Amino acid sequence: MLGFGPMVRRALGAALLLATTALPAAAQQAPVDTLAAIRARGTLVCGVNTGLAGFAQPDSQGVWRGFDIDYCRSVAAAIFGDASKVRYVPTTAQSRFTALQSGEVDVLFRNTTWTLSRDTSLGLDFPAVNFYDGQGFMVKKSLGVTSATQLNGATICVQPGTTTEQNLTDWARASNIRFTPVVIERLEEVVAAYVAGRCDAYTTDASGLAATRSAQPTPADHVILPEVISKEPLGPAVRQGDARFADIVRWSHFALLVAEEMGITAANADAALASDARPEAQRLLGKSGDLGKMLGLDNAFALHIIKAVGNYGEVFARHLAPIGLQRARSPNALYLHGGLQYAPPFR
Ligand SMILES: N[C@@H](CCC(=O)N[C@@H](CS)C(=O)NCC(=O)O)C(=O)O
Repeated sequence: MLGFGPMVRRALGAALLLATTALPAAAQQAPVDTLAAIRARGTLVCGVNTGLAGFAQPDSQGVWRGFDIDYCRSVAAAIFGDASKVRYVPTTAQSRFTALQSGEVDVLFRNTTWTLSRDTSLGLDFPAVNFYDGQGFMVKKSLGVTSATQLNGATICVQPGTTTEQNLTDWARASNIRFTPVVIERLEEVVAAYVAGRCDAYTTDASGLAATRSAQPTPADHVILPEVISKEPLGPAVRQGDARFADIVRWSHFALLVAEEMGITAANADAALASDARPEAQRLLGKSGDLGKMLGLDNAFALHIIKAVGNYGEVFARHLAPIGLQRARSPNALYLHGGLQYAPPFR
């Protein structure tokens, strides 16, 4: 472990323990038919982060808003025809998987990276990738650092229970960089530590860096370094073994993508239902075919989603453009524009 401090060793040990022990006990309590449990309860319970600008954060009225929140609302719209039937449960990086395994939440929409070990040994499934990301570093501009290669000897703030922590180790080893980790679980505390100068750099997903930077009193005082050291395909997670619910989450995401592909928006969805003669638009909006029923839902499930939150492009523009995330020429562009966001056919 390359001379890592006891804090990092403890955190890595705890993550391993979680991975190997949490599943059996938790699996006993979790509902097997998630859709039936959600319907009986009358609300979707969505695991989100503790408050990250653009992704999931309560506004001044206490109303949760953000990209992840609109995904929770989409699934509620698909199930109930009512996007407001959601209860949000904030989770830390450390607590999120236990919350899902135990049945405390139905689904996680919380910048979670799809990895092989999470997909298998944690008893989870990853229905989709709704945001392609990668890990980066942020430093104060006053430090004068312009590249991650200059971080040798630096103190670096990182959250435990994350891929971030593991990638940092791999990257440092491969790049011959020695650093001192400062490992802090809660987001506001790790950010406060970085702002207070307890570490020279803060590392997390680039989207998280953009969110944190945008929330600072003077964002221009902070620089996101150009290096991206990992792949972080972020997306929803559900419990393994409930294929129908995983399908609902997956096809709710695809509905957002196909709506964008077809130019169907929150504002024109009703008009499209009445007038759009394209066969796939008719199937998407539930005017023809039985695609919703095949998922155990109403045939108008995608119409409900689009009317509530718009299409993928609208959701991205509403929440992520304001925190400075570029979509054009990024992997999150539609495949039509050279990106990776691609949905299978609605047929
Ligand atoms: N994508 C990584 C990192 C996820 C993560 O938890 N990132 C932090 C920094 S952006 C976060 O979301 N914090 C929000 C919180 O703890 O509420 C993973 O899945 O392990």
